[in-house]
Amino acid sequence: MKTFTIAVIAGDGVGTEVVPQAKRVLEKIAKKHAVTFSFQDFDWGAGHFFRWGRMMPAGAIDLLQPCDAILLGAVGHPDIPDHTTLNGLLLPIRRAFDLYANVRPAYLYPGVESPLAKARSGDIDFVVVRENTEGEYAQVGGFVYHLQPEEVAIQTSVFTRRGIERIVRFAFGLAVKRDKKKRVASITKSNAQGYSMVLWDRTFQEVAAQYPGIETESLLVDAAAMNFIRRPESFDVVVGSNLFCDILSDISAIIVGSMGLAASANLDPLRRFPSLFEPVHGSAPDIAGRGVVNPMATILSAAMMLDHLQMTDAARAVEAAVAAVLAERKVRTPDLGGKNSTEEVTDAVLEKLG
Ligand code: GGG
Repeated sequence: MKTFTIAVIAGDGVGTEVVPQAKRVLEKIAKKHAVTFSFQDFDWGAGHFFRWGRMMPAGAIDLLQPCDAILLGAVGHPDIPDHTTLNGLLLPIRRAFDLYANVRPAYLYPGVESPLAKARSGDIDFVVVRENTEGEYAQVGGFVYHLQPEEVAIQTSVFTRRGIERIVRFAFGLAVKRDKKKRVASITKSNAQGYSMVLWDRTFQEVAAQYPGIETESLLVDAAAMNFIRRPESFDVVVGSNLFCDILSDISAIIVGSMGLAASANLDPLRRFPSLFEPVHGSAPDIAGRGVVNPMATILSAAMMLDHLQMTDAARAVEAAVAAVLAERKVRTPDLGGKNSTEEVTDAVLEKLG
């Protein structure tokens, strides 16, 4: 029997509530699909920071590296600055393992209402592909005259031809694989950012020329934000920089009904390192500890993990179970207008898994 070692970082806030639910689903999958998951739990995050002054230990990357995949809940705590939590845990893992493709599907499930009046189930079905290791999140910069009245902050974006080319190529590969609308939209702001984004546009055109069967469009990020609302059905694969697609994927999550349904994968497409799977939502301190967070984003992220581990049937089974619960409109957490708890929603998914 195949065994996969899964590093589990539940993290902060609702992360500690959703991750155990995804583990329950994976345990059920293990029983049905002749596989074993060996979970290695790491109690990193805000609690670790309060005890040791850092979000994860110095040797964290070495501990994660031998694992087959990483399942993460959320990072962020009201008593720690957000740049400390994010730069202390999630971003260093993405960079250390060169997880350059952040994949965020947006699908309007039957039984879920979009805040867009005209959208019907299935109308919205696209994937945001976010460059995940450089761009605006490269952490290059510093302060001059730190904490003085004349303080200066410099933060430099880093765009490399290699970095752009590989994420754009990944996006085209995904459009071919999805076999849907066969369309890739590239997002920049090259009218205002005349160097980095111009390099992006040029590289996009060069890669696009190698995929004559795929339709393309290039949009400025402001127009893309508008068109996600105005014509979401026209998108198939959307590719853009770290910051732009971080923001756009919150829009894509909310137009398909809830952040509580938004799954994501941080992939090393070359499979040199463990890829990381996490819900798009953060630690949500406003609802943490109440047992009402929607576990589906994390469960669907676990399905993306199964896909990456080449357990395709198991991945499809989890997605179908989630879809069936949503279609019934009976068991749902408050973000979807229901009154059920996190655990009850997972119970319903497990029941559908049979
Ligand atoms: N689910 C992971 C999490 O806590 N995300 C919050 C966040 O701020 N993420 C920023 C990012 O994805 O770059």
